Amino acid sequence: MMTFLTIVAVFLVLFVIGQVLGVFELSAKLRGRNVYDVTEKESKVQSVMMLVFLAAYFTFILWQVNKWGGSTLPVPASLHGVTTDTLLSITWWIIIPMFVLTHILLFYFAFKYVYNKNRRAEYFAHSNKLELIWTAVPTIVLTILILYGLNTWNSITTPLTDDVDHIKMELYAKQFDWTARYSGADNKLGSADVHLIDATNPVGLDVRDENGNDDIIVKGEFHLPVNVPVQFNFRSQDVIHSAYMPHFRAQMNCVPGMTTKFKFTPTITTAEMKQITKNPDFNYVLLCNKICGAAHYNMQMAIIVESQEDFDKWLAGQKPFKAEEAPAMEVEKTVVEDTAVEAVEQVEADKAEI
Ligand SMILES: [Cu+2]
Repeated sequence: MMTFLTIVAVFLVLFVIGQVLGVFELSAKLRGRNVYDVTEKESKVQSVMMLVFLAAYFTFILWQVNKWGGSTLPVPASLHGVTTDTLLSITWWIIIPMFVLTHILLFYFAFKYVYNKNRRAEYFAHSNKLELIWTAVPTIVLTILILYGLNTWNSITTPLTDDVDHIKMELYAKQFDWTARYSGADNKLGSADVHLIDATNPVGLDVRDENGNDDIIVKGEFHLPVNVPVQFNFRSQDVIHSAYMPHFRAQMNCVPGMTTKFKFTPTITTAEMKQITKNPDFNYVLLCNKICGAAHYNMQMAIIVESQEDFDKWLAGQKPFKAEEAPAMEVEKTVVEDTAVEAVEQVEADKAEI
């Protein structure tokens, strides 16, 4: 209701301004003056307004930097994050001086070269030298930036190969939560299919694939050892989500029907980051960065970065997927597995029909 009233109020104010301007035009006409003629005095007022706007504009920008500048992300907590932050800083250092300079010139020139009936504009049609300078300089600067950016992007997104010691894991997205899956001792993720998802199989693991036997599925939070590269696979069950881990400068879309990849090496533990940010409640977080539905805002998972020792301890306390239907529930386990195998067969049959 408040929003509606605000919109109505804004429209009314605009309407009143329009009417007042109409009155001015009418009174000018009555005095026999052409309303489209701009007097020298009016031009002068406008030129001074340009300077006032310039000052107000930069004051507003500085106020924003002062107010929100402290809300930016802390130091990058991943190896590649340092490079992407450097790339961003270089871009800022080029853009900000250009932005300030061009805006000062834009508004100052409007003030300085205000209409003056005694001044004649100089006729200046073309200069090859100037054309060359303002084409070549931006071209060289942008080419360097783009090449540096592409090179950085390629080195970040190239998947890790098996000759590098790393952890392989999956982040599975669905409306509206995340599930993490570790590849277990064999460091191989078992294959999975969305058609196999049921109450006991949240990511649709194919029980016939032995690589999946030791896969560990966790919810709520997932842990990573510090200074160990992690290769993430991303999948989505329903719509496009985006796995966003801002403190690690990592983001990748999760697209239904395909597996996307991203890798990074965490370099700062959660405990260290609590000290760096002077925030005892600090926690790394995985967020969804695509507006994917009503509860999108709440689609998050905590990430704990710790020493290899603590990580191993934590992982040892998690049960592999197949062991979740523990021996004590032998009968139920058989039923669950039979159902799962039937589901796999059904999916295969469906595929064959298609
Ligand atoms: Cu989402």
